[in-house]
Amino acid sequence: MALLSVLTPVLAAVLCLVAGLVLVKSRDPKNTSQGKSGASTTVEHRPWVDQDLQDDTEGSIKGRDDDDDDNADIADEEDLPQMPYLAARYPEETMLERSKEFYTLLNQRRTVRSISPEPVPREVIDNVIRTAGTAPSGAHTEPWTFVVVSDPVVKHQIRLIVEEEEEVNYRQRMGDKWVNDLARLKTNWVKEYLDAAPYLILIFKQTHGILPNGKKKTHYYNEISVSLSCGIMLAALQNVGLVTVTSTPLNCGPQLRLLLKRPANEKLLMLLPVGYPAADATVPDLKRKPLNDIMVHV
Ligand code: IYR
Repeated sequence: MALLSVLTPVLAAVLCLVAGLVLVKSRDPKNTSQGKSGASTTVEHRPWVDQDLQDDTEGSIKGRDDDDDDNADIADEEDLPQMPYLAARYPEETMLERSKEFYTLLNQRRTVRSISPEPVPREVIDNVIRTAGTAPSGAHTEPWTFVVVSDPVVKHQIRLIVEEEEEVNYRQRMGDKWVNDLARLKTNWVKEYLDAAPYLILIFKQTHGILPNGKKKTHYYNEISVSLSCGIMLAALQNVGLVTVTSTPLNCGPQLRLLLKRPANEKLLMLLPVGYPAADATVPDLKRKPLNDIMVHV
């Protein structure tokens, strides 16, 4: 009896510890498929999710831990006057013509993995980046940083980082199913284009900005905003006859961020090697889904 009364507090402490551990584990986002929304479901293996991109930007909008008085941070910054919108208005025939021409141009866009080392005018790249920077963004926060690398030494350092990490991705992280799904595209972890392409454009999403008063500025929908700018960039590259590979080097973000001396609020979303296609470049003979398979008209 005496022993029991001595053991009871110990037992209670052990039970509390176990219960606490179970609770913490069940709240760990890595153990749920929708960790951030709080709706914990069964454990799901998602190797294609880049850990560095798993930030709490979108999830933390309601329960922000910042000071309360910065919740109108953009409105405080500047007062925006309205101005007339000057739209181009085309006759319907011209619209039809332009819609066909633009479709034809973008339908010719392909991921090209053999890129020529031939130099590309720097000003063209500047304009491509300017164009990408016209993308819409949440609350016009423009949450993107485009790092343009042409220095061969830095390009090679990037290649070493990406190839080392991608080898682990292909051999371990991605798993047999993913590797099999890619087999017909003949991709692997050897990325010659990272040395060959005259430019590498690394697109970072800024999970937040910094206000003039040093406080955090919320970047709403930053991943969607930056993804939109990537799409516009692909169109801009196609428009000038340049090619790229829409690469998303899984788990290379932190090392590349360090190499390029980017701050911690910038997460690598995409790495685009850019140049002319190599003379002997080939692409897989892919077919696109017909309109009826991608459009539902209600
Ligand atoms: N990121 C890897 C693997 C890869 C993944 C997909 I999904 C592709 O469409 C192509 C490649 C690589 O770049 O090799």
